[in-house]
This record gives sequence, structure tokens and C-alpha cells, in this order.
Amino acid sequence: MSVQWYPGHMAKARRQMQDKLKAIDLVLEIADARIPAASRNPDFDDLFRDKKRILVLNKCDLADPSATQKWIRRYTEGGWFAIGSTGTQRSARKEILDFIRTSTEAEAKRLLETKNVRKTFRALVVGIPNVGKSTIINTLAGSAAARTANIPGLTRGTQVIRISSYLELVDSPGVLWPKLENQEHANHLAYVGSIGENAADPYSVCISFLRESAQRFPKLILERYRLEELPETPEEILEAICRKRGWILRGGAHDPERGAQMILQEYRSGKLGRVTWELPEEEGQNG
Ligand SMILES: Nc1nc2c(ncn2[C@@H]2O[C@H](COP(=O)(O)OP(=O)(O)O)[C@@H](O)[C@H]2O)c(=O)[nH]1
Ligand SMILES: [Mg+2]
Repeated sequence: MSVQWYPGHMAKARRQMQDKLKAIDLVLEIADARIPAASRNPDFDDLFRDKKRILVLNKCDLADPSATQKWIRRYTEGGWFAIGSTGTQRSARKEILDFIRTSTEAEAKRLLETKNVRKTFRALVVGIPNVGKSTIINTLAGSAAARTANIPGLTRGTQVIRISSYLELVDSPGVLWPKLENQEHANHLAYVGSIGENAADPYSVCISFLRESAQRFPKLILERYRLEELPETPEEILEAICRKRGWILRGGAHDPERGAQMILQEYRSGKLGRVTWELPEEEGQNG
């Protein structure tokens, strides 16, 4: 599969992000726990160099729990504040807020003791499309009211939400782009639906998905589609699934387009099981 995608707004978005950064102290970077490497961009490290950062591996409900633990350990050992979350669950609010509090505690204490300042950290939620930025902002904001203030660095009218005595949140997330130079990462982004259909057509995405699944997670396919064994090629696997499910065209041929759409949809909604496509030990230092 070759992913064709040219984010033309990248430079502009980056400039806007740099402006926004002037107004905030804390970056809450959201990544997708199913693809922790592909859903981050190594450029973020440079962009956010001067900021306190917390990494949230979101969509843990769809990822392999032991893989998520490995990633969190890897990041924590690397000096990061990293936590897993399921932004769509109510419990996420308390978990993330407690974690932010713990992560900022030392600095807050230092400021109080040395400068007698009660620090309110103003946070910006950032990440590539579809990782759950809006969901997490809504979860954290809960019923807290947004207030508008003209804050240097933030576009006029940008709302700031007071979450607690130590935390404010900028209401509009910073959208960044994934890197698509690594073909495997691009495939993974397409599996989870973070690259639009215009850039990666469902049939090709599904063929890659079936090829990689058959190699690494055959049980996923065998169990969901009740196949006795996996045929040799991804095209044949797709056909076998279509026949099993009755995704057949008039005349009796299988309907690969429909099959591809359905399989991806089922995977993305968690029906095939919890999979993490990237593990820390397989990725480089920047994973
Ligand atoms: N299963 C699951 N879905 C989530 C989670 N967080 C967000 N989503 C879903 O992922 C999709 C994208 O979320 P959204 O907040 O719009 O992402 P954004 O583009 O980063 O703002 C939505 O359909 C959300 O309901 C999560 O933790 N688990
Ligand atoms: Mg959003």
C-alpha cells in the first residue's frame, strides 16, 4: 500500500503552534496506544523542547494492555511523564488530573517556596488527528466553564478553561501531523483510521491489514471470521471472509470493496480484539 498524502498546511500549522506555545506552560501530548510510534512525530520533541510535557497514550481500551505497559515503562525510564488512558470513560478525568497534579507537584512546590507563587499551569492538548484530543478536552473540562481572555500568543477569542487551582486548559487543541516517511507507520495510521480515505483507499489498507495480521496476529482473523485456516495471500483471505459473511455480488463473485470497508470498520470499533501494532523493542530511539 502506498499512502498518498500531502499535508499542505503543515508549515502554517507549525507556525501557529509556535505562537500558541508562548502562552502555555504544559503540553499534554495525546498519542494512540495502538500505534504509539506512528501517532507521534519526532519533530514534536524539538517543537516542545522548552515545555513541560505529559504523554497520554489514549484509546487503551483498544490496545494490548501488556504492550501499553511496556510503552509506559519505556517512556518513564526515558524521563517522561507518561500515562495510559481511555478518554471516552468517565474515570479518565480523575486519572489524568491526578497524574498531571503529580507530574507538576515538584515545580509547583518550588515556586511556592522560592517565589511565593501559586502556580496555575496552563496546558495545551496536542496531537495528530483522531487520537482523541477533543474527547480528552471535554472529559477534563467536565462542567467547568470556559472563559475568554485575550492572552498574548493565543488567537483572539480562544477560550481557557479553569479546571482546578493548579490547571487551566486551552480549549482548542493543537493539531499536528504524523510523519509518513516510514511505510510501516503509514500503514498503521491507515489501519486505525487516522489517514483519510482520500489518501489511502480502504481496499489497499485492508490488504495490508490482512497481510500484517496474518503474519503477526492470525488468531484475530481466524476467530473473528471463524476460518479454519488462513489462505496464503491477503487477497484470498479477504475473499474467504467475504464468502463467510455473505458479502457477495450478484452473479456470485465476492465483493472485495465492501469486505474491505466492513473489516476495517469492525477492527476500528474493537470487534477483532485489542492489538498494538508497534512495540518499544521494535522501534528506534525515537519510537
Ligand atoms: N475506543 C475509544 N475511542 C476513543 C477514545 N478517545 C476518543 N475516541 C474516539 O476517537 C474518535 C476521535 O476522537 P476525537 O476526540 O475527535 O479526536 P481528535 O481528532 O484528536 O480531536 C472519536 O470517535 C472518539 O469517540 C478512547 O479512549 N477509546
Ligand atoms: Mg478534535
